[in-house]
Amino acid sequence: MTKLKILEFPDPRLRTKAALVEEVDDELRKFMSDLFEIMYAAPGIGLAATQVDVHKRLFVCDVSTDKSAPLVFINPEILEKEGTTVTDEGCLSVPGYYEEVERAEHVKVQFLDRDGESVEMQTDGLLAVCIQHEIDHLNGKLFVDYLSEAKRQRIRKKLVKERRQQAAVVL
Ligand code: GNR
Ligand code: NI
Repeated sequence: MTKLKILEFPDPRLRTKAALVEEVDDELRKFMSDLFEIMYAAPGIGLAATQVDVHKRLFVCDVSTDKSAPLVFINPEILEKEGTTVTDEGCLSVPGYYEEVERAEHVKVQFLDRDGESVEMQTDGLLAVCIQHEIDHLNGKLFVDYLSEAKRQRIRKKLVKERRQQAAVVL
């Protein structure tokens, strides 16, 4: 079991720009398995290190419905984007809110895999959307940043209020 917790908007730590991973070692692989554990338990289709307050450029994802397609992306970089697609997005760091976001439909991405090998991958569909959402996290960006200021403030106020009420229950 991991004791890592998911940070929630508007926590300023979610705005940190993550640093490049220098070495893919056993400690990092242990951290990746913690990320999978948290992501599957949530449940979610992706989780960036930034969301658990670890500011390294890596994320995990699995867009299958039966945990059959786990992928890790270390030092990911988008090489090419094509087309546009609109998806109803959610985020484990913005619990309970779903809004339409426009992103590239096809994405060519380069990254290191769990063995530190460089990989290039052509993606589309939900995986391409998820990759763009997670790379945004590594740059301190959230899907609510694509919404209007008014919508973002409304979500922020509701989340802050909810958290205050939760804190009151614990006391
Ligand atoms: O679980 C998640 N679902 C999702 C749906 C549409 C677009 C992006 C996502 S990612 C999200 C998990 C998460 O917050 N990853 O950072
Ligand atoms: Ni997210």
